[in-house]
Amino acid sequence: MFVDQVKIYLRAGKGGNGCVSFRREKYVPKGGPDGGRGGDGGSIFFVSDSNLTTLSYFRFHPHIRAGNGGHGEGNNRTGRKGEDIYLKVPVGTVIKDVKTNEILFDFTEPNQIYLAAKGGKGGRGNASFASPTNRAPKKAEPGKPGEEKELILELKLIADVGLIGFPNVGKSTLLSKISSAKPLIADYPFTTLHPNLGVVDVDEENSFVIADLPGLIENAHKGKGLGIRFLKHIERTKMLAHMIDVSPYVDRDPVEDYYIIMNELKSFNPSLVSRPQILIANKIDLIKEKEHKHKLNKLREFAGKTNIPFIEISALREIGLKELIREIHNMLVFIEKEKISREVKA
Ligand SMILES: Nc1nc2c(ncn2[C@@H]2O[C@H](COP(=O)(O)OP(=O)(O)OP(=O)(O)O)[C@@H](O)[C@H]2O)c(=O)[nH]1
Ligand SMILES: [Mg+2]
Repeated sequence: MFVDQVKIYLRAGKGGNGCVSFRREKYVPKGGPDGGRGGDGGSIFFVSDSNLTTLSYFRFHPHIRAGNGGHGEGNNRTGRKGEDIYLKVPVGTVIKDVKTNEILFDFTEPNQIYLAAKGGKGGRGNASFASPTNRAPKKAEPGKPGEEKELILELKLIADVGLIGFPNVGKSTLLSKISSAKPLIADYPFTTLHPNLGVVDVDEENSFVIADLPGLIENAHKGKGLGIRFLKHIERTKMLAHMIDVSPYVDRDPVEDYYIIMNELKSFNPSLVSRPQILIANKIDLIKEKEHKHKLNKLREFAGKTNIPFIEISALREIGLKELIREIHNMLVFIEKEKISREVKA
């Protein structure tokens, strides 16, 4: 199950109480204080793990508690420490405070650790209160409560390329042909219900990650179709791959398709519109007659005029896929270089 937003409750462990105790030994009439301190309560940490792609664990485990510290004991024995808890989250998870909506941590790489709820300190035992003027203190501290947190975990997948377009244009088919991902593919709209990630090998050294998104339709931003909620998963991509069906079996206009999708992106996040983009004309294997070429030609001409990189493929018959991968790779390299030179200038 793909889960990209959950609310969770954390309670770190309470510190153990300090102990009041006096030494009792044979032949020692008045032993000094020997009450140990309570153990600290366990804390709750998050750790990013590159093998995870969903927050579904938390859907079933929204309440998480760490262990309490043990109480101190006589003979200066400190209570045992409460058990810490390490919760694994996928890379791309953002941790927010429920009340303020403030971002507390953003996991952008694997193996990052964030302390979300700190365990309470154990209380001091009476041994530590002894002083020259009070050699037999009867006082000890109680353990402190652990922190309690109410948090939102939000997952924004981290991919280099976001694959977008109308339903049924062949996005998942492309993903299945160029990566080892196995998305559901079928000849009806809205087959894909959540984003799928795939790693695409360019050559022995280079690869990129592509996210195949559920199809968009006009007025998706008003809740039509599957809506635009999942567009958050392409907010962090470096570029978009915009797929358009140019086969004769779809009676939509390819350039209108382009603008409809761009409008939906814009209503979700205006900055998505200016993200570098490659236009992919798919299903060219279905173009058999000359008059069927009309859509393809129109789209190619449009791309030329607007200066959008353009490529024609058949995802199903695997035509033009090598060129597409190369082109995307080149664009990513270019984007990365631009970014570096901007950073150097700044
Ligand atoms: N002839 C032909 N059919 C294709 C091509 N690419 C995809 N298809 C078919 O188009 C249909 C839809 O393919 P999908 O890959 O599921 O489309 P999608 O864009 O992921 O669709 P949604 O997940 O609903 O948005 C399937 O029946 C595919 O076999 C192609 O290049 N040529
Ligand atoms: Mg799909």
